[in-house]
Amino acid sequence: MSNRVEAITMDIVEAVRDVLRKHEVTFGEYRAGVGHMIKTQEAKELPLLIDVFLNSTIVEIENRNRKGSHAAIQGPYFREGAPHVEETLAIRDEDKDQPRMVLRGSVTDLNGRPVAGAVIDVWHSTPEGRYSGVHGDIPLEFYRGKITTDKDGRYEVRSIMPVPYQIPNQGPTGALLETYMNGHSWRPAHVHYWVHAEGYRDLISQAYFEGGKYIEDDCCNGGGKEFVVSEDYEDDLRVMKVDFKLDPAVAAAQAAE
Ligand code: MBD
Ligand code: FE
Repeated sequence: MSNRVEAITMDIVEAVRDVLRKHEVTFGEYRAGVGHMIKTQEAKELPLLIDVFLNSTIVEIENRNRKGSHAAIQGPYFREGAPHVEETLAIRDEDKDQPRMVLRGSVTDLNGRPVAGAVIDVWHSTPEGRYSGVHGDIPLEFYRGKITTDKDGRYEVRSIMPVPYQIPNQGPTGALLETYMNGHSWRPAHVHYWVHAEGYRDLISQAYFEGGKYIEDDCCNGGGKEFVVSEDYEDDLRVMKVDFKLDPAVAAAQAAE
């Protein structure tokens, strides 16, 4: 393991050195770059900065040898310890009039057989594009929860709909994207999922709302978007139907050989 850390670290350093040489980076530019990293750290945005640029590459690698549903970027705002929920995620009083959605679907194995008792962590932003337990002092229980599949591998939970999310553009990561790189700092409205089931590989994914802004132009380079869910309503509930197919865990696959 330590050889792997050494090999990867040395290769990263060599790759960065090549870039510095290619652009003949000056001492002043180098100091400015270090200063920006310090600002990023002080704003507690290091996880955000790194995920914006690199999480999608890790996902690409993961998906090369993964069967069933593909993984998507996790992003920096997953938090441990969300409550188990049944019918609905906790909704803040001030958001009671927001448009509602229901997340529902199934978890199956590669052959379509139901996986009962799978636990799915779901999380999404507030209508202002903030995450509980991260931004401001929104308590962790809002817009996060663990739901469990029933004996038929089905899950269902309600919440309000998230909106397109802008990386705080007063912060160093937003400034890097918008001011210095001439880009934008928006992600499409999305819901995060982390599916855990015994005997299967964890699956971290996201779902998007068909017709939503920034799906094709995601600042996080979200890559393949497997779950862009068509616009479908049940009364005034937007139905987000997402079916996950799980890849067997490596140990389980070996035992079956
Ligand atoms: C998010 O909400 C997110 O999901 C990612 C990947 C990056 C920044 C904010
Ligand atoms: Fe997110």
